[in-house]
Amino acid sequence: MENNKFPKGFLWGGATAANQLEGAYLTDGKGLSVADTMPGGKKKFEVLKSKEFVWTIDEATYYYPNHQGINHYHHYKEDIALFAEMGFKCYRLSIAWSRIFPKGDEQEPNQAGLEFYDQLFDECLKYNIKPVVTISHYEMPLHLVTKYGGWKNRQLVKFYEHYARVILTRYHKKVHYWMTFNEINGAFHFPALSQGLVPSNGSLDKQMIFQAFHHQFVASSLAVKIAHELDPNLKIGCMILYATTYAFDSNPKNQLAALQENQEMNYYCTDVQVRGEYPTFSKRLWRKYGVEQPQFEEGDLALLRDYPVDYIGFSYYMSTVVDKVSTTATSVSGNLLGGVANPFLKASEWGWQIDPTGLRIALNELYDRYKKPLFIVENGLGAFDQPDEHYYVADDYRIDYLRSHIETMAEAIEDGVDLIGYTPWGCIDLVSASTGEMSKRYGFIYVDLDDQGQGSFARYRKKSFYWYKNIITTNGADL
Ligand code: BGP
Repeated sequence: MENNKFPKGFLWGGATAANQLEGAYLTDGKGLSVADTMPGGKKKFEVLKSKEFVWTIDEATYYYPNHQGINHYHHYKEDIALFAEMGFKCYRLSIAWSRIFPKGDEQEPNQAGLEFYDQLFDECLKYNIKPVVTISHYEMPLHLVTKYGGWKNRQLVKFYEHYARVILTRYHKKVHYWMTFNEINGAFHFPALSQGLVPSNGSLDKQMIFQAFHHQFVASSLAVKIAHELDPNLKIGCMILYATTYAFDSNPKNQLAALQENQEMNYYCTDVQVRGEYPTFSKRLWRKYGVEQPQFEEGDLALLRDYPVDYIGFSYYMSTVVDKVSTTATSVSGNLLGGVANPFLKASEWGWQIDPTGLRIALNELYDRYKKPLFIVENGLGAFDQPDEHYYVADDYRIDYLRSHIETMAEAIEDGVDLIGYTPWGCIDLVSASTGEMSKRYGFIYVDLDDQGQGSFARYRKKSFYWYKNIITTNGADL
């Protein structure tokens, strides 16, 4: 029953990140990463923003989640076999920088780390699953934070360039699709996680965030340059956190505020990485935050111009509503991005407002603006799953969420959008980025592990596993 809405060769798959599932945090020469030393728990983000937060590993037990993940490091064959059983065409994963360069500033890479990813990619290729690799996903060697202060330091550009050169050179025959930084614009909300910036006195100097962005943009262009010099056919993309942004009402002031929020969150980084130049609204944005133009070195702007990305990868979980002037709006609790409640939408148990139509809008907006292929590399519903006595989870709520989003993807393709793939987030249960816990689950595969790190680590197929397998088999026709 082929409806031909999804193009032949559409990349159905799933997505994960090294720091949230591999575990084995000091195995085979891996160094400590920022993710290994982050607090866990529901208040994770509050802790990260507080002035008491210091980057230390003293309380090893407190940080268990990322240390053991779901022990994918030792279960990867079993996990990839399950992905293959669902029929994955691709698998988005990240390389742990701290496995390749334990401290980040070495010349010589860690051979055991390189070999691990060789085996992982070979395992994917055995099943004709194309690896899609994020070079840096909320994970960097801790030493680059403690010694250099994270991405605000220009030296990070050369460390990243060296790391990117090593992995691109080693794996470019096995990996065709790459992305330079996960959710690069996420730093507007969580700079500790993505830029390795440590708050002082409970706040971060905004100048540092914008300087760090600039260094990441330069690093991203260098990675594009390296990739295309190795093989002009390689596809290397950016990756942004996209939230469709609405004004609360037709008050022009709210409309303007929504436009500006959209520019800031969705387009500041993307314009630089895709169009190869800073957008005209940059000056307004810097003024808003009371910061100067970031320092550019000679040659930076030419590099950005000459090496834009090939495609746009993005995560989409929710939309957000901006209100500057109304008195009737209620602020939404839990929504990662803040904003006010949308009376037309329901929210997940974590306050993320569920909006499949917003995905069609996102796809249209991004494609109209950039005319580059789009790749939805994260989407999904975090939920508390309740397995029965056989560890079976009847996750109809997850199926409903995914189905409604796939429907609007098909509509966007009919609108003319060039969408190349879809990798729902956390295709196997893993540690949540925002809570550091296991109980916020996204997977098609249940992993027996709780928030205290207790469990058998056994894997079980959920109801959504069989549903998604059928989606892939019918190329999205049988929803
Ligand atoms: C994105 C991150 C992922 C992932 C996902 C779900 O922002 O790129 O790493 O974790 O969100 O978020 P959470 O785990 O907080 O529910």
